[in-house]
Amino acid sequence: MPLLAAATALGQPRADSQARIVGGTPTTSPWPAQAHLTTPGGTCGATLLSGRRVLTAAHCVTDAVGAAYAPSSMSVVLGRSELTGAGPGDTYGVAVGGVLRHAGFQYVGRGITNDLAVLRLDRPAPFEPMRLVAASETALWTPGTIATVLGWGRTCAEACPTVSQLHQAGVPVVADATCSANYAGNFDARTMVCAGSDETDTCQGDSGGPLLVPRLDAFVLTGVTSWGEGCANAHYPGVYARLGVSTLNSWVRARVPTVTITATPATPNPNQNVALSASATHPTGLTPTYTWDLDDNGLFDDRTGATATLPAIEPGSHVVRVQAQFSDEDRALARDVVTTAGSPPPPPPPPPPPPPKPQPPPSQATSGTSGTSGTSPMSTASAPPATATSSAEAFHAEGSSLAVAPLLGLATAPTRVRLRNLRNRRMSVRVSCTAACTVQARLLLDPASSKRAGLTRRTGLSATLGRGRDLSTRATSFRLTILLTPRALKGLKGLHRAKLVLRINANGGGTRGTTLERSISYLR
Ligand code: 4AZ
Repeated sequence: MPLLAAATALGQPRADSQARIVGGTPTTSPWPAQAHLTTPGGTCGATLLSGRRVLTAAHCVTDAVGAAYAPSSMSVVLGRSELTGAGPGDTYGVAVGGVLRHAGFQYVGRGITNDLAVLRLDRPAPFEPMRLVAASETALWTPGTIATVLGWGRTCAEACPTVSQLHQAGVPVVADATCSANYAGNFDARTMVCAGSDETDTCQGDSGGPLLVPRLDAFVLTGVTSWGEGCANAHYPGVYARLGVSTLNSWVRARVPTVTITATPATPNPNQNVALSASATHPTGLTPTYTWDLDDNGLFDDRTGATATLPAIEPGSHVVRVQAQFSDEDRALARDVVTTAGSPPPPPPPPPPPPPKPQPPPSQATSGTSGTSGTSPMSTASAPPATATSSAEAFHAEGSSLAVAPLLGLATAPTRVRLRNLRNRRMSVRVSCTAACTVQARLLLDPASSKRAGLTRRTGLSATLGRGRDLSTRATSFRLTILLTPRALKGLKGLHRAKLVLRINANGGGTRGTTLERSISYLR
């Protein structure tokens, strides 16, 4: 999320500065409803739902003590997929009193419930708003449906280059039962829905943006990017505010002007007349004027009034639009496709391109404070068995990639940790072996801090804070959990800041082992 109020692995706000969808591709077609939100805490996505209102995540507009940011401190960019060069013409302010957060928005465990906020812009935007899913349209987002996500967020869970071009990806909707089981008590299907895979996902910086599903030849908004444990982790899909549920759906509808079209008959015979009627709502009950686009040329110049007729409809599909214009300069837009009996439905919108092929692991060490071969300094005898940890236990932090040949292809580890990240005494890193391997990790505390924390008696020695060990019978990437000792945690509590060293060694395939070290800064 926003650089500040991001939902992290722990579902807590946190600082972040880079952003992109994981496994996505830069957009090549326009997404007119996609908005970029800047707050004092960072950046988020948002979706234009009417001429003057965008929907985002409540956590995006919430500061560290739970208060909403002042409208004057936020800005919204619309009509740009490339942010570089966005100017005043692309930038909208938030109107005075224009921040509406869901009253039930809350951090619960590691999750966020009712993570929705509507922002009213300081002037109308000339772009086609996105259609909100109807509460009755559950079939549109059944598990397995490939939804589309958009954002300027991180492009991988760990260190990634910053890019300013909007990205998109296809993410499979995940069954509630699966998400519930994996997120162990932090997922609530009454306000959340999961989507994502180990290939594609939303990530930090994408919060507030859309989860879109195809309906006929267009997309509808079915979720708002909210939180997740890491990014593109098969076990922990992205979690979205569930707009298809009636409570959240009606919350949005009560705060955004809407309009719907009813066509009678819904499936006309060729040459039949089709009666169209529009019905609009407005948060303060304003009455609209209706204008129609019946020839699909994008201009609302074909009819005025709440009803219209498509005379003697030709065989096939016909796009009709209505605009409901209100005196507060807001407008709602509806679009429908009327298809005559016996004709196929319109083709669905193109799905996002598949994720790019993963890069082969580099063959040389490219980072890490040192990469020494052939040493295996860790005692396996005292290492606790590494068990697969649930998200409730593991700390999956942002960090950078480490590469060492030949066995430890890649490891990701946090670059910074805070005491609160370690309260459950676990730190999780990701290692990738290029063959079957045994991996052992040791977390060390710098010698001066070790002495100060009373963890070593002699000067110049690094105390071991914890160990982890795991193995893989094939080339794969897996999570390694380092379990800290209670004594180590107590020692860390007494320190304000310190330097930690993560030392990982991989052995296997009859080759000499590879060791790499990574320094991590600790801040209480
Ligand atoms: C975030 O912090 C965030 N992988 C967004 C999406 C996900 C995780 C975190 C889902 O904005």
